[in-house]
Amino acid sequence: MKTQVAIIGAGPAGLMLSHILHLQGIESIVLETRSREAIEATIRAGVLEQGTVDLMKEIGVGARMEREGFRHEGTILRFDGIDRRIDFPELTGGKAVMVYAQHEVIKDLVEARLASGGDIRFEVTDVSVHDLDTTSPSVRFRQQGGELQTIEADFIAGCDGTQGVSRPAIPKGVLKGFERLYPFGWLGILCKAPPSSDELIYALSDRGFALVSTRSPDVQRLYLQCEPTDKIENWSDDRIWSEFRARLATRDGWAPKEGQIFSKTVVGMRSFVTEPMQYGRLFLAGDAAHVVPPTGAKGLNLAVADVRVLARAISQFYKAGQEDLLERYSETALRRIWKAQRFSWWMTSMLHRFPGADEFQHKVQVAELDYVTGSRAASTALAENYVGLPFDALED
Ligand code: RFL
Ligand code: PHB
Repeated sequence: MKTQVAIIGAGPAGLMLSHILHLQGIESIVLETRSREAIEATIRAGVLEQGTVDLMKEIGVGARMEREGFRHEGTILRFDGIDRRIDFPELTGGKAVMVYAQHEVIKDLVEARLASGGDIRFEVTDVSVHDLDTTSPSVRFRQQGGELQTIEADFIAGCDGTQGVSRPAIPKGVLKGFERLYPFGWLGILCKAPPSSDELIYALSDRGFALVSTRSPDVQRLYLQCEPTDKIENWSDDRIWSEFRARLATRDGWAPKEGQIFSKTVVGMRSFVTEPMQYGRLFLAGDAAHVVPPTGAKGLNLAVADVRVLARAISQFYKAGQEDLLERYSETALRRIWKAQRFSWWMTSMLHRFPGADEFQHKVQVAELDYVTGSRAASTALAENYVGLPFDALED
């Protein structure tokens, strides 16, 4: 079979790319190893930047997000037992973020693609990419264990996340990887309880980091810094709540609203970038090309920003027969990616307890939080990164 763009992976990057291309009159086929039910149920990110929110509305997939998502106009930084608020609209000229779960974004995108006749193949196996350095690359795969099938395309978009096949298919020596591992992870829980706070709380305590987020009026999402390879079995519900109470305590006696915990996961933390994000007619986007620690809430948003740049470049190729935006894709995307890497690394370093850190380091972290929340210039730097940096002329 033939298509214009073969897309590997139905995560936010792959689905969003397929939808934007469709709106430009460009055909694609999306291949996904997991089932529709599985991708629609995987709990991951929760915070959408202003640019992601605007794009979702612009491409017609924002209606449920506008109804069910929560616009957050600020966030709380908690340290030394006190709260300081960063006001996003005030510091960024009216911007904010939306708390709306990634799997809800996925549901909206899958529905939009299928409603307009989009071709998404779920539960495929044996996916491989070929002839990347020619003008007719191809992808092979099996569906329901059947015959090996081939898609011939003009382009392949590798949107298959950290464990995909796209990046490893690029010949050795072409890519350079940049990586930083952090000596801790996050234990994430979902619980049945009302929100403990109207806004997210990022907390530094001498016992480590804690984050209070939300999902709905009766489901809450909270995270605790833990050992990078910690086991869920080490974390009884009692231990989790006692740790949240200790790390989130304020001088005026704040405590989280507790409820039945129905999901616990441990995620490792790393920063990773691969350069360039292209080899021949294969273009990498999203987690297939880069990973950020979750502290800055940037992963999903970067995936969306990549495909926005890529869709524009592919569209220029078909409409004007020009390849300059395609040639600049990697360079253009990487400028935003490195800024998001910097922000995520900075937030992570400022808010976590590092193994072996002494009281001096803790005092310096508290002083940094005091400065960041006390200085308008420094608060603005945090706010404009958190809501998402503006798209520059090349990206827009
Ligand atoms: P995804 O979402 O991993 O999608 C890749 C898809 O490709 C499929 N796949 C294949 N398909 C076909 N053939 C193959 N060989 C394949 N191999 C894999 C996979 O099944 C999958 O469906 O990548 P994408 O689209 O690049 O999106 C990236 C985001 O998912 C990720 O960056 C975020 O979830 C990161 N993240 C956060 N990002 C934010 O912007 N805000 C947040 O608040 C936020 N919080 C988080 C997060 C990630 C977390 N975890 C679990 C890593 C919180 C957590 C806990
Ligand atoms: C989430 O709600 O899952 C979430 C919120 C903020 C982050 C990371 C994750 O920085």
